[in-house]
Amino acid sequence: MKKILMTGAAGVVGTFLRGEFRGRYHLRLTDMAAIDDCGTDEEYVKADLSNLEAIQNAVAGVDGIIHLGGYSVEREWESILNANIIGCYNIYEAARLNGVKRIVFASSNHAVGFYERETTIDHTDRTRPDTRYGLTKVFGESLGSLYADKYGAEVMNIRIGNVAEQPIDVRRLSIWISPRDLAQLISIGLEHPDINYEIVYGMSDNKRAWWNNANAQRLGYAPQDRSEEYAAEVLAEHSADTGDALADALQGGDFVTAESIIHPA
Ligand code: 15L
Repeated sequence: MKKILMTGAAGVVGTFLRGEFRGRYHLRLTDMAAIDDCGTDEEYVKADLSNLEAIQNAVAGVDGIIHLGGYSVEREWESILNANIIGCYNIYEAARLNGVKRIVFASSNHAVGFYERETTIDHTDRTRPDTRYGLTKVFGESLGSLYADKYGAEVMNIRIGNVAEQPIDVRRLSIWISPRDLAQLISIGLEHPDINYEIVYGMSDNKRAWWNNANAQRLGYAPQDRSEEYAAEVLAEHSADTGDALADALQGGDFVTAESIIHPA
């Protein structure tokens, strides 16, 4: 069984993935928050992403890394600089120093959130971050490019939409990804024999998608879940008009108009 480091493992996405990967990978879980329910194939290491020495210890001896860590929503600069920018650099640097090549980076749809919903984009379109948070994801993607070209890292960047059991509102009908589809995409990133540097979109088989995910399909991604199955339910409960016209016109939703902290922890 491959030994995989998962950062940010105590978060919502990490918790879903732990369930999906049970029996498939031996997981070394890191987070600032304690994880006290480790299963047989799991171990927990407390590690602050901004501390390179701690991250080097966490990376030692693994076959690959799933980097989910850092803030997952908009924050003030100071926090996001330490966790998302310095933290991401430390992951890549620790991987290089330890000879770990495979890295799956949890990028975000907020790296391209300023595109209009009417525009279909793919992995080749320019980035258009909608927040400081989205900007850190663009940084992480470019960092992966540098380490792939210069040091031979093998990188998959997944611009994740919204991970949940089911789509939670109208916007998420376009960007939703089920935990099992995300697990499939991450496994491709960890195991596909021919990964140099890839950008893919983390969404299920969504009829209302704004993204052309041909690059993920090329790598063998075959999503099993479809947001349309929940569309009637979602549309009965939620309006497409949230009262914020700009947010409703652009892919990033309310991240686009957020100036400071939204969704505080
Ligand atoms: C993200 O990047 C966030 O991590 C997540 O919390 C969701 O808000 C998601 O985007 C989204 O756009 O719905």
